[in-house]
Amino acid sequence: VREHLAGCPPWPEDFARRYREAGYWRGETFGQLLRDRARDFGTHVALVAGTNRWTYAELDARVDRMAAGFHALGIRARDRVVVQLPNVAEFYEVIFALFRMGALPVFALPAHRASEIGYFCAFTEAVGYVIPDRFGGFDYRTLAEQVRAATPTLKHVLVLGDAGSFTALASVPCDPVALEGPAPADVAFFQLSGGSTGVPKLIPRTHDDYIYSLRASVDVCRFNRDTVYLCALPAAHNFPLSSPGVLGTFYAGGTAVMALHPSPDVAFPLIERERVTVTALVPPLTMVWLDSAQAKRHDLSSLQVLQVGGARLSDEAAARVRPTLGCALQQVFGMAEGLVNYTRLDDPEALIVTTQGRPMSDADELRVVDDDDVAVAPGETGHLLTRGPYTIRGYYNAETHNARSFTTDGFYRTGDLVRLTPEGCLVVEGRAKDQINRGGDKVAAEEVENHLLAHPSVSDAAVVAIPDKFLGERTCAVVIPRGEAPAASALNAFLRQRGLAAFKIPDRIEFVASFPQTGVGKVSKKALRDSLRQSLNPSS
Ligand code: J2J
Repeated sequence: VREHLAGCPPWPEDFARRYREAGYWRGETFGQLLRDRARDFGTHVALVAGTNRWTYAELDARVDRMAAGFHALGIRARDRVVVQLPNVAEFYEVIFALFRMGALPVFALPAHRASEIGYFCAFTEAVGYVIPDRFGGFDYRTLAEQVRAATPTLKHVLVLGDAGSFTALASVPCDPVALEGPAPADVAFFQLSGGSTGVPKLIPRTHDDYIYSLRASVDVCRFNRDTVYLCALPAAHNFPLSSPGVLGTFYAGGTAVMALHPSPDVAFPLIERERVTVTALVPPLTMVWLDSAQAKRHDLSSLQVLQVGGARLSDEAAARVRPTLGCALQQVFGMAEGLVNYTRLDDPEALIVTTQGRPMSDADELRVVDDDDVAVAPGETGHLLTRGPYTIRGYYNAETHNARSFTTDGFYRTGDLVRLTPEGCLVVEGRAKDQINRGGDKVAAEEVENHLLAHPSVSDAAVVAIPDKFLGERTCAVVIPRGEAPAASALNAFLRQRGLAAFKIPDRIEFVASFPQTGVGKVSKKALRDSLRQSLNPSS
């Protein structure tokens, strides 16, 4: 029996046994999964990205060569490698190579900067960091310089494109060698939590649990060999990775098409050319697509399903999808920690446009409870707790936080406020966690507050959501200045200079003399949000 990876809370043995015996966990690994697909339909195109068109056999062979190259560099099983790539074919070549050798990708987003990347590298003691040379007008090599100087464990910076003083990713692959793969119960990678605390939390997902979530997703979403999935959201995000996403497409033997940018001018020509059948978006992008599709400049007739999730889609926007795009809508309410809910393709339209679906697995356990963890009456709104065969039992190396985020019997506290409809569908009514959901991008209030507090002219700071027509929510930093209030632009420049991802930079900064308090003397964010709503929009 292999030692469990330290710092990753496992499922209790009785649960693990039950999940295996019931056939949820089938003892598969990602490395073997790709091998099996290459054997069964090697000549079928797995991946289309830019000028690359890789068949399953080609992807499999590339992965073997990349894994051998990583091994030759000295990367070993369980070593952590931070992967920060845009929507390119190499993203999958790299992560499957790491999967195959049992090394652990840490999924970063292209938007992350020195503050986040430095933290991921240090916290996971990463030995490798994989980046593009430039993307979206940003030079990732300068970021890598900074991170390498601050992270003693970091031995390899691998660059897609012009490597500068680092190692070119293209120089890594070499002749395949026999590698001992991981066990199905092993952690396969770290996904990122949207988070509500000062530093982002890392989510350990195992081969067993994640592959089960792919199989169940593929089943619910009816992916098969004819599926052509467009990956328009950032590839590393859990939604386009696994719900069913690109990995689900591979599971089903379909074709994944990568869009470097989710805008209609990039995505629509790809849909037309590749005859894309399904894709996934967050609500603000859905609105943009709906508006662009009305111009009918591209043939989108191949599109059968548009999945929307990551943030609450308004019922009004939901109702526009079928008439405007001529395809079905599927709402997806998921989380990188596990639980994913889908509306079903054959659900009545009324359910599809007004609910966020139901769990993908009959083994998902849900509780909707009040502040004291007591079940609310059926149909009432409460906190959503969940447990199941693909929902983690704890974050990586986060004992204190885990005690708060999980019940003693292992339910994850999602921080979401939901109600259950009589049909058993979930409606997301709000959020109890201290997080802003900026159109699907999650901003942990405390993380931004901590950065603001580092400024000499900031005495105290509270970051809250303000309503926004387009994004659903935007961030507002409410600041008590120390002495004279600094310019808002100076504070934002300060945050950028500290290396905070752009989507976490406050959309608005308000200066106040004091914060409203709760009964126990804490800042009342609810009162803050209410008073901001009043002052920003006095008519409401
Ligand atoms: C309201 N809130 C939603 C929805 C997520 C599939 C889809 C999404 C994610 C994801 C994911 C929502 N309506 N339809 O991982 O596999 C909010 C909730 C949730 C949090 C999780 C997937 N869909 N949310 O968004 O880890 O607050 O995952 O707890 O980024 O997003 O965020 P994240």
